[in-house]
Amino acid sequence: LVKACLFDLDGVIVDTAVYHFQAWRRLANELGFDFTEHQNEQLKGISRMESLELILKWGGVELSEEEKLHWATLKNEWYLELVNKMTPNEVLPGVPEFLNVLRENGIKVALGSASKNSRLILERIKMLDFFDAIIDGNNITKGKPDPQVFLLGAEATGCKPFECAVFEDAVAGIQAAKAGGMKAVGVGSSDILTEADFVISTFEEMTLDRLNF
Ligand code: B16
Ligand code: MG
Repeated sequence: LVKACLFDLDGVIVDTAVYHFQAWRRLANELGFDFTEHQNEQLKGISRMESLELILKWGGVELSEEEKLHWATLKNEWYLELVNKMTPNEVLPGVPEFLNVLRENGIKVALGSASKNSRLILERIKMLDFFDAIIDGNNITKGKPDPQVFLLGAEATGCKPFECAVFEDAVAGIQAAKAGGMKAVGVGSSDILTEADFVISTFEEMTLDRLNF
């Protein structure tokens, strides 16, 4: 039986990808090129510095390590200006309801996100209290598809990997869950998340029964 559920943040609990997009686009524009929504898709679940590397490659811009840090910091400042305006209305449909069902049934809830800003975001959307443990970009050395973030999440809840179910919107996140020996539920499109055990389009479709297949 599933004893813990591990949730990705961006694209699962809330859609911060729209704010990442605005901030990355501003960075690209200031460096003299454009950045599309299609490219933004490819950055989902990818760390800040890895995202920057990809964007610079797409724009054909080479920077020193020092300059990269400078731009990454700027991007994060622009991103945080947007995050600071977030409200609880932005929580994705069905999420609080499903997390309440888990809590009522004694199932642990943890966050497994690549973001270093996860606590601030959860605070803004008033979801901090739903989580027994938070593992994010500040705790990990290896990004998804490496399973580290979810293995640490399992450990923090006192559960074995096979007792955990991961909810993810990114291909790399589904791969991380599978590499860690966990159940993987895709949130989004089954055409994209083909490696998931099953896919939901929103949490309004999710029930406790579906966890234990
Ligand atoms: P930050 P997740 C990821 O969040 C985002 O999907 C990804 O686009 C972002 O670059 C990454 O967090 C790092 O975020 O710059 O806030 O540290 O999907 O793993 O919750
Ligand atoms: Mg995500």
